[in-house]
Amino acid sequence: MPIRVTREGHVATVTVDRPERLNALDTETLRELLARFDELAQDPSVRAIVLTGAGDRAFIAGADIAEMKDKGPAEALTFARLGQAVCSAIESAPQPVIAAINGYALGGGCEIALACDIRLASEKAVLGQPEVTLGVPPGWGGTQRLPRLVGPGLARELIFTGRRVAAEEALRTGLVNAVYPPSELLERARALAADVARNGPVAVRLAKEAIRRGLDVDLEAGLALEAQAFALAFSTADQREGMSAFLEKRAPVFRGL
Ligand code: DAK
Repeated sequence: MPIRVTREGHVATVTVDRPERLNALDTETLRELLARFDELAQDPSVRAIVLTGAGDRAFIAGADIAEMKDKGPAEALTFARLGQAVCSAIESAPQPVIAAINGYALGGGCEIALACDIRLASEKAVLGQPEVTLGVPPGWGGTQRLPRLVGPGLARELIFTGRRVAAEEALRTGLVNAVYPPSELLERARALAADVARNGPVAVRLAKEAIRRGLDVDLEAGLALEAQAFALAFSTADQREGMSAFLEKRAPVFRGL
């Protein structure tokens, strides 16, 4: 199976496991990834997800070029939609998804990382959108999510040139949140996921949804979304537990209810 899922407490780790192809995504791997994220989305015991690549060279080196090469336009459209569906499943997963970028994150690999909520990178990480060097534009959301993350100027430069970005530049430009030595990356990503998982899971889900939806609407509409999310939290036992625990000077026990 090209996708492995492991669990530790409330944190799931999803690993793309095709190291001989630098974890490049072919149709089978994309379908598996979509199926695993659909399952995780339905599992309330999972409160945060780490996504990474097997081996020590790549997060995901992109869509599988060997599979793509001979596609006609109709097949290319199906392939683009499958990749976009994976990115959307990650982006709209109720739980925060943390990318642990342990090496190359190129093309579709960078686009998968962009769909995650938080990106952590190893010092060896290399990110980029080299699609135009292969004669195609980005097809899994790169033209949309990269400008939203790093701004349109840098996004245009990276997409038009296909230039690769090393970890230090990725950190400086906001493409990743933090950079760690390769041996620490996964542990740091899981620790961050565990920090998220300690909080009220319904509140985290509502916050993720409000941020995601709010990014595409004007401020007034975004604030209305936020107010709805805030009000909805007052229908949960976790809201009473969180506030009671504070007043009673004890740690809260959140049940996701
Ligand atoms: N696909 C298939 N195989 C790949 C691959 C990829 N993306 N990346 C690496 N591999 C394979 C290599 O072919 C090689 O296989 P063997 O020769 O051993 O059989 C093996 O993995 C090890 O790679 P290298 O030997 O090349 O390793 P190096 O250290 O020399 O170089 C590298 C590592 C990551 C710099 C290099 O492999 C590389 O440049 N890889 C390609 C990176 C890339 O260009 N990624 C973007 C792919 S394009 C669309 C739909 C989808 C997309 C676009 C449009 N529409 C329908 C609109 C998406 C596009 C992409 O993601």
